[in-house]
Amino acid sequence: LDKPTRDDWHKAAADLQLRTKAFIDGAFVDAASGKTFESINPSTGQVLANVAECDSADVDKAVKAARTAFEDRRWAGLAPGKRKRVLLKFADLIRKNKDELALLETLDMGKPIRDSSGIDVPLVANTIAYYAEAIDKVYDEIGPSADDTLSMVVREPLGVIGAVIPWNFPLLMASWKIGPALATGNSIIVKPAEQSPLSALKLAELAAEAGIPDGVFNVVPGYGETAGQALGRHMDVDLVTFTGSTEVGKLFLQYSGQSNMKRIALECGGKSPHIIMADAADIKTAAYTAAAGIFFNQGEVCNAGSRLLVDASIKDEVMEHLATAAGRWRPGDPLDPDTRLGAMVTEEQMERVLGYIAAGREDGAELVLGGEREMVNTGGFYVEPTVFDKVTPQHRIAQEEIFGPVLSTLTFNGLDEAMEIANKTIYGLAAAIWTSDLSTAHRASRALRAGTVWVNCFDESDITVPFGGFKQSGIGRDKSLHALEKYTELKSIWMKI
Ligand code: TXE
Repeated sequence: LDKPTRDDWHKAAADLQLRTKAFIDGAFVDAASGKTFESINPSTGQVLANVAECDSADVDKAVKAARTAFEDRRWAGLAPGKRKRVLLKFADLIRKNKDELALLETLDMGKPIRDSSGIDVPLVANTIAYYAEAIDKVYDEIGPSADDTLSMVVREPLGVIGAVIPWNFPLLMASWKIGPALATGNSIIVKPAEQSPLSALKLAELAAEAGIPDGVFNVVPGYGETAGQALGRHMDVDLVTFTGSTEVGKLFLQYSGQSNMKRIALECGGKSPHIIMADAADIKTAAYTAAAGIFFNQGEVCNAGSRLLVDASIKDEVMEHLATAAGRWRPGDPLDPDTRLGAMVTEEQMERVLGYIAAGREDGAELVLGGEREMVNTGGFYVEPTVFDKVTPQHRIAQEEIFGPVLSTLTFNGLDEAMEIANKTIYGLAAAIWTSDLSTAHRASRALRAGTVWVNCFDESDITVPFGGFKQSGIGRDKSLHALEKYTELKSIWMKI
């Protein structure tokens, strides 16, 4: 359908055939234990599916299959042009199955269908295609050595990659790992979040259809403490690439130290400052963008602009625009194409967010908008767009990642104070500043301790540009050609001539 309506999406949802088994060594299989876990639709609270609950036995089986596939070079050994064609076909199949993948994403984690079909799935296809194209365009190096020697600096695949994925962008975060891992010739085992396993299983079906050989691409749904930990502690996994909480990211560093010193790449939490200077050229646009920066994806975004820093002299004007902008983000049925704010991923996450709203009030911040659960009669987990004013840097809602549609507004006087407040958290994922002064823009871009700085915009992104965090927001970068580095080992080969 060209422009599906809410009814069309609901009808398509009722007709969906769900993949619920694990995908190991080219086949859909039950968990070794026979156990399953429930995947819940957060917009209704109803069970969507019972999914294979993998644990260390299944992870072990997947690692063995992945290792065998790596060692016999059924994937890494293919000519680069051939591997490229397979991955381009994979990207094409993702595009062809856009509606189904988008539907799975929305049903499983509650995001609006306009986003899953208009943003997530197209970006996933684009990510896979970008890394496919890189396969036969990236060269190794020859070192500047003397006449009687030849030094070659080559990149080799690491081997077996574990990818542990969060629930906020289940497919997109998976694609940021799958694309570069497969492009460089590795085998991969994807462990989707237990809250949102369905789309990764559909992806496995498409990977096989595209011609990715058995054992090269595996999906093991299950809990973090069992399946996730088993990947982290496995003696034959070469890298775990993770997106999720800072707390669990630190656990992976421990797992590595306690097992085989596997490489760990981390994309963790954030508390991104969104700064509006008094000289911002267009305060209304800045305020509307700040609303989008926190309410998009229900605020379940690692780089969400969750701290709004406003110069005291323009505070009232900003808050007025913000209130109007927030009105465009009313919660609604995620399958309605007009809905911009969907359901929180789980009841637990909703309670966590409501807990932070309570903490904001207790600490003395002023609730100026929202603050309540909504649409209770649907059985779903909805939270109103919420704005706090009079937040201080010490408040919990100014320091901790809420991961919900909750904006904390802080006030400053001048650039120096803005920079000081902006940098005063354990995180450093992203930051934004609105100013019409070129020197202010440059000074702030240098002073902000964050992996991404946006000037007079927010959430600008492209697969060609790296993404990742300073400080406790992570280690390493996803996206761009830089991401290829973490999926490869550098080898120096010397030859005497
Ligand atoms: O994340 P977890 P949760 C933040 C956000 C959110 C909070 C909690 O603040 O409110 O984390 O969310 C796997 N060993 N982010 O609990 O637990 C888990 O199964 C091995 C930010 O859902 O970090 C899932 O696959 N693995 C974030 C993945 O880790 C474990 C995105 C992420 O889950 C494990 C998500 C363990 N002991 C949450 N425990 C971002 N940066 O975008 C869990 N996992």
